[in-house]
Amino acid sequence: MPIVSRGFHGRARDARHRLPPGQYETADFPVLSAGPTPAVDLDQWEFTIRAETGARHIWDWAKFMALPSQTQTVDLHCVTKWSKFETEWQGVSLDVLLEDVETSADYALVHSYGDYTTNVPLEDLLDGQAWIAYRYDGEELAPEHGGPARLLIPHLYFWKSAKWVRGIQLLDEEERGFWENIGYHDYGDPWREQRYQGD
Ligand SMILES: Nc1nc2c(c(=O)[nH]1)N[C@H]1C(S)=C(S)[C@@H](COP(=O)(O)O)O[C@H]1N2
Ligand SMILES: [Mo]
Repeated sequence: MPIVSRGFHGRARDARHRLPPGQYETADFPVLSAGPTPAVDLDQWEFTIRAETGARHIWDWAKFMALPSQTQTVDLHCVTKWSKFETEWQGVSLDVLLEDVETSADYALVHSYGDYTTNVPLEDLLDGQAWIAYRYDGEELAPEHGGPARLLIPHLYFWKSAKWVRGIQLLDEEERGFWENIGYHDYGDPWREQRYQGD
């Protein structure tokens, strides 16, 4: 079997397996923001993890930049049905940020500059599944895409990847975020097509 033919069939098969139900692939990188892009000054930027005990862990930009980072290539799936394959991000794993945080919480509410929130189970932030990303495609993350830094949690619909992230609140009971409060799914697994509450 010639290599060209094998390559072609391989790509086609791969694309089908990588596209969750109801999604289409796009090469664009659409901007989806519920409000205006907040101006976030790096001198003022802070990222805070607040445990359910009230204990706070705070990183300023310099401390955050000093943490070990990883570069990941991941597929993105937006609930408005576009998927984008093989996007490259650099960021700090939540495993690193949560390492010294003592918690027995099960849930997280992610907060952004500009007041967006979104909820995720804490376990979905662990084990190499989520990053605070600050570079995209080899460049500083553009403000409209969440710069200076955003959550990246590619195994869930992209609304969970909070742009302009400023902190994570750990909770014993789940609290809904911005989209979840107006009918979007609490979990948002694209492979199970969990778009809306009840899906
Ligand atoms: N702070 C904040 N984060 C957000 C949003 C938002 O409106 N505000 N929109 C979400 C939605 S619905 C999607 S699809 C992605 C879009 O990210 P992008 O604009 O970089 O494509 O960001 C998510 N994170
Ligand atoms: Mo979205």
